[in-house]
Amino acid sequence: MKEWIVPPQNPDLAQRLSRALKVSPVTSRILVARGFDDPAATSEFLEPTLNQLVDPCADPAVSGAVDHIGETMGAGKRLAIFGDFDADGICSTTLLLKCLRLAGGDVEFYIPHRCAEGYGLNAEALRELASNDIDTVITVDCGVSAVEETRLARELGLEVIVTDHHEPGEHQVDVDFVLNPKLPECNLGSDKLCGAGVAFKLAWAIGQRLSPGTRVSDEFREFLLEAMSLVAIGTVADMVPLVGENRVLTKFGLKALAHSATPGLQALKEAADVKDSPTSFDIGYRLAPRLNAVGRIGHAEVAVELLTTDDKARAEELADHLDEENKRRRSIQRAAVAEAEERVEETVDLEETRCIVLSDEEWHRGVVGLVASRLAEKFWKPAFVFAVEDGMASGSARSIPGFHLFNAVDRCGELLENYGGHEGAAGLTLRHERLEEFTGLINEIAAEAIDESAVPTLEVDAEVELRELNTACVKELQVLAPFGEGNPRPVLIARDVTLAGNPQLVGSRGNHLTFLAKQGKTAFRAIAFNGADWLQDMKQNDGQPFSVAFQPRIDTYNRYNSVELKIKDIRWDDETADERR
Ligand SMILES: [Mn+2]
Repeated sequence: MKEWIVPPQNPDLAQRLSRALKVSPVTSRILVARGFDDPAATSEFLEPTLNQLVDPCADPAVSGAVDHIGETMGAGKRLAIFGDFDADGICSTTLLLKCLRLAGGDVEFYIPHRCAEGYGLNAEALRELASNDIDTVITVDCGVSAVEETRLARELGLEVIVTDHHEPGEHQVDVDFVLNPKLPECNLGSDKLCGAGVAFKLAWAIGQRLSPGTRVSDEFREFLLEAMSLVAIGTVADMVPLVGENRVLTKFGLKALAHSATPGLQALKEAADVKDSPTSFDIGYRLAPRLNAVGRIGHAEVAVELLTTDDKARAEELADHLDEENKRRRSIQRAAVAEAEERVEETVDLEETRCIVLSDEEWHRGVVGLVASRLAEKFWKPAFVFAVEDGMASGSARSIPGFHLFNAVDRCGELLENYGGHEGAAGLTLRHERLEEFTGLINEIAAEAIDESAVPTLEVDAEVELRELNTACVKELQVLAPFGEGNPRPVLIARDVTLAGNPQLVGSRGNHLTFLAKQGKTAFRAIAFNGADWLQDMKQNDGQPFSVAFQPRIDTYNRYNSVELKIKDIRWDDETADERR
């Protein structure tokens, strides 16, 4: 059972917004719950336009970088894009590669191997680029903390332009051009952009500079609109909040993705069974995992080849390869998750332990983050999972709300060889023999921060009466899409609900529960995925009214559109409901 976090309601404001924006009372209550109070700002959110994007060209660092790129290309010198092996890094690399090629540049790309090289710039790669006659290296989705590596690059005679979106470390990189919206002096746009979003801003400025008039040429404009599909993938995959510029880029990017003429995107959609109008869900659960898979257990450069090839047959071949690699990644992950869960249940004292720390020599470094994420969710504790090789433990950690992972890991800095991350996730490397000491220390730190009674929480948007929901109202909620990080699919609650008829177990393993939820004269079919355990509770509570937290959706089964409740949680002890009864 989860603790429901219900925001304070403001009926007057909701009514005003509902009238001003001509949206249903349910939609306006959700908007109010999400902090909207001004009709103009709310309507900007509801109707994203390209005009809402910040023009990057006024930023001196951007124009300086564009000047330098123009001069380098004009002199016939070579450029290299240095990217990252995750979906955002792959899309950033692809975007800038295509942009510079369109602009007539002699450009190649480099993505490090996750297991052999690790994240970000490295000395060996830079030496290779320098010996390959590269003049300028442009980083995407990395580089802002690479103080030593950028110094080496300059010693090697390489010019470096850093484009990144990660938090800058304590020490600044000493290069002429740093494009990172997290830096206070940077004005290229929202500080929540992902790596591909930052690359897009640079591409925009390049397009503007290379176009004859004050406006971007038609050819470049077309390129930029198509490139938004890559930004949408990077934005959703990197889990940056889908608000502000990210919302605009994702919304237009999804449209571009639907009609993309890029052979690689077409083939990838086909392989991932993504239909005509892709959603952020399609990116998060179908496209991005396939791009990520090659970076996890193979080499991400094939994904860039997929997204840049003009050859349809080659694109299909590569998309199939990504699909196969994703299946392989899934089975590696499934085995590691099962083993890790078993080890937690058998060896970890869950009463005493605040942070789960596990390590294994057999686990694949490419999936430890995914395993940590499953453990954190299942046991509701921060989880650290390490793959051990040659005496070094390389790990990934995932947190729960209320525990700032990066700050905690930072306090263990003396024990670590390497670390980085943010509030919810971190990566770290240490000598294997120090793991025990680390486990003790991180648990001490967590004990200060995490209440032992910490329970999973469920963020609710608003309470509704079931009779307020009809197909028109539920369809209207789509104006809030694309959903994802920072803009989740709305969760509503209804109280004093009873069962109409008998609940049933469905699904091939009987692990889902369906029932008819009735409130007053309204009844809707409800489905609780993996909710078989609630059947027991229903029997025990023997007809007592309950409260449900759910996401409303349209069931198109049998061509009859009807409202269906996708159940997130059920409780019989809802205090507010008791008061009202
Ligand atoms: Mn990124």
